Amino acid sequence: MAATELTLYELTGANPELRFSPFCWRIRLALAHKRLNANCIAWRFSDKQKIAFSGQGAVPVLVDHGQSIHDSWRIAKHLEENYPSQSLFGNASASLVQFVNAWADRALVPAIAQIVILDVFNGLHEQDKAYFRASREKMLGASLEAVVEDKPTKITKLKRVLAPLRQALGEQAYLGGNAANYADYCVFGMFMWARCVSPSELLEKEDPIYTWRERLLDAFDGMARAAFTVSENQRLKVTYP
Ligand SMILES: N[C@@H](CCC(=O)N[C@@H](CS)C(=O)NCC(=O)O)C(=O)O
Repeated sequence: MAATELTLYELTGANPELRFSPFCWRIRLALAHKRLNANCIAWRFSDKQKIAFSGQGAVPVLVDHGQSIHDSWRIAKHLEENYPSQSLFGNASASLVQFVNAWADRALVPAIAQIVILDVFNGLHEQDKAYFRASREKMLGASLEAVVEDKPTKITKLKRVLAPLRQALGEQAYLGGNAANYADYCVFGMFMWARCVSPSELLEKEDPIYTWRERLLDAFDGMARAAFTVSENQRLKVTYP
């Protein structure tokens, strides 16, 4: 990995090893793709002042030689422009990858939240819990407990939302074709979010998305597979019809 002056602020839970933000995962993978090293700083929802320099209150925030960049899509573009080797977009246009980025945000975040949002809450540090519950319950219009009721039905709904991804991955190894690109990382980040905090298995073994997810778990010397999860043992036991 190249020596760089990069710092990444990443969301963490009660255990500082728990790095579960889907948006931060995209950037972790983008950095690994470009063989860049970053100094990763654990950040909690209640640490707003720690990233106040970025002019907003969400992570990921990347600081590159003193320049701060926030929002995962803007960070990806910054990395692509400033570290052009090992292109993040491969043969795809940036706008097509941006579409996948937006699809993951708009379609997958709500569908997966319906399954894992209470697990996210349970993984948080006590000092973050009241803020998280209040802000997410306002956003979702229901209590976290009510949102995750009837998980098997929610998993079936997610399966339907994933249909276009399943079709694409039924025909090629990655959204990027023969090799992963940032479109893959945008979507895979969502599965890392669930994997890190939740015992719920979102995919069936026969699903081409499962096989794709396995490949990405193994990428970069198994970086994602080695990530800390709160419920490794539980996850293996929980299955849904
Ligand atoms: N569109 C942003 C979303 C970033 C985002 O929502 N990050 C969450 C963590 S997963 C956050 O920091 N939220 C702050 C809050 O809710 O106060 C991106 O792609 O980076």
